Amino acid sequence: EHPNLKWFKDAKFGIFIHWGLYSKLAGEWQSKRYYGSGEWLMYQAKISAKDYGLVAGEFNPLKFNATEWVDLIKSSGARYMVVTAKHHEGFAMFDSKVSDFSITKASPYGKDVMKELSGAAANAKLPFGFYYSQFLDWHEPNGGGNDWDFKQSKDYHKYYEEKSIPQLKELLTNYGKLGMVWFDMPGGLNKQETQFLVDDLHKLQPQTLFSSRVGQGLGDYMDFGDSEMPAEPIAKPWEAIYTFNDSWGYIAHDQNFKTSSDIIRLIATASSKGGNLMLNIGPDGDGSIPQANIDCLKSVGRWLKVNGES
Ligand code: FUL
Repeated sequence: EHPNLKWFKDAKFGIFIHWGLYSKLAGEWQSKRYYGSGEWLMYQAKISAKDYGLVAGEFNPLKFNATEWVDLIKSSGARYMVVTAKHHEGFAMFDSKVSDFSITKASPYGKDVMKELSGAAANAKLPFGFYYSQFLDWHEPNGGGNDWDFKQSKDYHKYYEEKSIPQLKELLTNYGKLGMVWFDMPGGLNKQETQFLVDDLHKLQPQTLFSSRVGQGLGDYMDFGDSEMPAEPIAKPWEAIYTFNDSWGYIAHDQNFKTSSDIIRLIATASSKGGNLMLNIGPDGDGSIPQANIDCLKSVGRWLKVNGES
């Protein structure tokens, strides 16, 4: 077991944030509304990498305020946060030397929002992690998943070598101490190659935990399926992930938000079985967190303060 798992096991409650170009699209493409996971819109609507790339030119989240987000998370009683540095769409929400498809190079906003968030979390002493889609990348000819633009056979190793691994190294080097890297959807690597990746990256920050979705059974802690709670208590460190509504990324027409008592019950259920709940919020393309989520998180925090152990 990883020596740094104690803080994770004690945490009980964390906040997940899905934020990217899909947040700006908000579940709609060419006047058609899509349902399900907003961050999968590019895939659902089979948007070409070229057209999707143009969305970056309109991404200007002027309402984003890292300190406000971190303050809200603190006030909810959560004890760690994980934010999408790059989702399957391939857009880096950070300053990357490896790719021009990034918030600093391709958007009018131009600022490294991951830098601001990691800094604000460090100031608040809140363990901080990055979600990184290490295999699926619909923007890249050799990334996993996009077979509507890129029909030729793919060289996944080339993708790992040229984008995924270098970007993971940037994230593990330029953003201070990371609590975890939340890998997602493994592919293209065998067990030995995955082990090599894990060892190579752990060298940069040995204390950083890697989620089980790094693949091949090599994570430091266990994640289940999306919105899945294990039936029985589990002794090994684990986390259940749930969304506020029915999507991870912001969808304007999905207002099916959980209530504070739903969330408190989920925290209690996870905790009674020995695990954490990581609850997701999807800020919009302006950088605002839906007001209903803000109110709800504050009320969860008040309840935990009175009745929880924090
Ligand atoms: C899944 C992803 O495909 C979803 O978009 C989301 O990020 C969820 C947490 O994990 O596997």
